[in-house]
Amino acid sequence: MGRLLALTLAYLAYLLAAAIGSERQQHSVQHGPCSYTFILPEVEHCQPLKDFQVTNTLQRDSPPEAEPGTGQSKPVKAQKERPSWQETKLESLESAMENNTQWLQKLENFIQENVRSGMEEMKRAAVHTQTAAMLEMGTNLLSQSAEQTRKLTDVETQVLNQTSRLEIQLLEYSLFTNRLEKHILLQTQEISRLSDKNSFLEQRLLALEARYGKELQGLESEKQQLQELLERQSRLVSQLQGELGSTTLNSTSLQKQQAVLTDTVQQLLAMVNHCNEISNVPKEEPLSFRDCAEIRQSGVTESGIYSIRLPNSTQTVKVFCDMKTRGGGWTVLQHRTNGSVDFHRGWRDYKLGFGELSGEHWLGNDIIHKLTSSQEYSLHVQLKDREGNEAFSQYEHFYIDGEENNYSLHAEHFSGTAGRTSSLTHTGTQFSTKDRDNDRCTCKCSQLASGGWWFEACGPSNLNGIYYPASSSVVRYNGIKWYYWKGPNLMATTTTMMVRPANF
Ligand SMILES: *[C@@H]1O[C@H](CO)[C@@H](O)[C@H](O)[C@H]1NC(C)=O
Ligand SMILES: *[C@@H]1O[C@H](CO)[C@@H](O)[C@H](O)[C@H]1NC(C)=O
Ligand SMILES: *[C@@H]1O[C@H](CO)[C@@H](O)[C@H](O)[C@H]1NC(C)=O
Ligand SMILES: *[C@@H]1O[C@H](CO)[C@@H](O)[C@H](O)[C@H]1NC(C)=O
Ligand SMILES: *[C@@H]1O[C@H](CO)[C@@H](O)[C@H](O)[C@H]1NC(C)=O
Ligand SMILES: *[C@@H]1O[C@H](CO)[C@@H](O)[C@H](O)[C@H]1NC(C)=O
Ligand SMILES: [Ca+2]
Repeated sequence: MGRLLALTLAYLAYLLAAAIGSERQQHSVQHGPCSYTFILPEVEHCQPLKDFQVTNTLQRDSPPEAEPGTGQSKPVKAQKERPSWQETKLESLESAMENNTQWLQKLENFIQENVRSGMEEMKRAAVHTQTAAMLEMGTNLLSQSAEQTRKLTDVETQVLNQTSRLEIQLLEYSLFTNRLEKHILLQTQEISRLSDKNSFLEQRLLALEARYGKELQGLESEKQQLQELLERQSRLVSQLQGELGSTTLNSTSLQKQQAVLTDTVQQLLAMVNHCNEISNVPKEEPLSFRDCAEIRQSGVTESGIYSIRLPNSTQTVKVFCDMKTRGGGWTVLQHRTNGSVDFHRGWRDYKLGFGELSGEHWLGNDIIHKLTSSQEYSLHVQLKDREGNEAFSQYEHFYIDGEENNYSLHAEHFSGTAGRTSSLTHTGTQFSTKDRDNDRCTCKCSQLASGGWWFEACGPSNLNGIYYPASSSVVRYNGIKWYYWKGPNLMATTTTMMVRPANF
């Protein structure tokens, strides 16, 4: 406000100065922070009044006769020349001055009031209009800002949403990338491992290639050698072929020999066929035959090995058939001729049979039992000493029990030339071997006499004893024995036990 007042005062002073003239003298008064400049009115070409009531008499500081325009130096001269007039004048001047200052103060107050009220009015008006405008603007701005803030919040939420979404995506991506990195790490490790392996394999491959190359070279050289050999051999073959051609063309004698040979071969083939026919016929047919008697009855007259089917079973066994002795048809159970087979055997061997059917053998207690118990059989014991003397013992009824009865002997209706009395023990005697003592002796007859037989205690016969090839003066008790024919010793004897149905 003080500044505004100073400005107003300065403006008024300026207006006054403009009205009065530029040549007027200026006076500046300092009042507090303000400085006031006054341009005082001057009396121009006029006589000074007595009372000096005119304000501009204040400016009349020099006598009227004094020349105007030299203002400041002249009052000093007047004071020195006329002190009383000067004193009065000074007093009036002072009062005028006071009056002026008062007036000035009033003026100032007035101006100040005016200015203040004007300013306030101005202010009020301005403020009113401005506040209205401002209010409108403010409301506008407020509405706008509200909208803006709304938009901003929307945008913010969107941005937040987007950023959160982006952050989530980023997180996912980072996780994904982590996983990928791990995966890639693993894969790179694997790749490195594989590359290591690969390099190792390559090295091995190279080594193998080198080796194979060497081997290939060796093989190629071998191949070349072989080819050379082949060529040489083919040459030789061609030579030989030529020679052969010449010789075949030439050899008429050889052709004749060949013809002879083919003839003989054909003859031999025919003979072989004949033989096959001979052997085949009896071999095929006996399959349905129960024993050698049926084979003999079918017309076979040749002694030999044939197959029979045991009664009440599908079991077929091979047997030696004697087709000569006393009408033939004999199924051989036992045969000794040269001691080639050991007969000092255990129970199981005698049960199942042993030896060679064409030579020395024991047919087997099970077979003998099955055969002789199926129908009534006769036993024929054929003996021949080393001088060739033959004899026989025959039993019209013969069979043996099964293993459950230790193959007990049943032989009756004795006849024959090998002794007037039967050398076989009586009915019911069990079979004994070196490992199964079923005899009636406190001893073990099988071990004393050797072989397996129907020992009693130990009995007058044992055709399965030890085969002694020649006679001697020493008495043997463990040799082949048919007591009632030739005593305890039978040396180099041929024995055959064989059966045939009693009604043959
Ligand atoms: C001062 O001025 C007033 C009028 O404004 C006047 O009445 C009065 O006589 C003057 N006083 C002097 C001493 O001149
Ligand atoms: C982000 O905006 C979508 C629609 O644009 C909305 O389905 C989702 O719920 C919002 N998510 C958040 C966290 O605001
Ligand atoms: C065939 O044999 C006769 C003698 O029998 C002989 O003179 C002739 O040179 C032979 N031919 C060949 C091609 O060897
Ligand atoms: C015993 O006789 C059989 C049949 O006759 C014969 O195969 C075998 O070679 C003979 N063995 C000895 C040692 O004489
Ligand atoms: C054979 O079988 C018949 C009936 O199937 C029977 O009666 C007979 O005793 C049997 N013979 C033998 C030796 O088993
Ligand atoms: C057969 O012989 C054995 C001993 O070898 C004996 O234990 C058994 O009782 C005999 N069987 C019969 C029926 O006597
Ligand atoms: Ca005994």
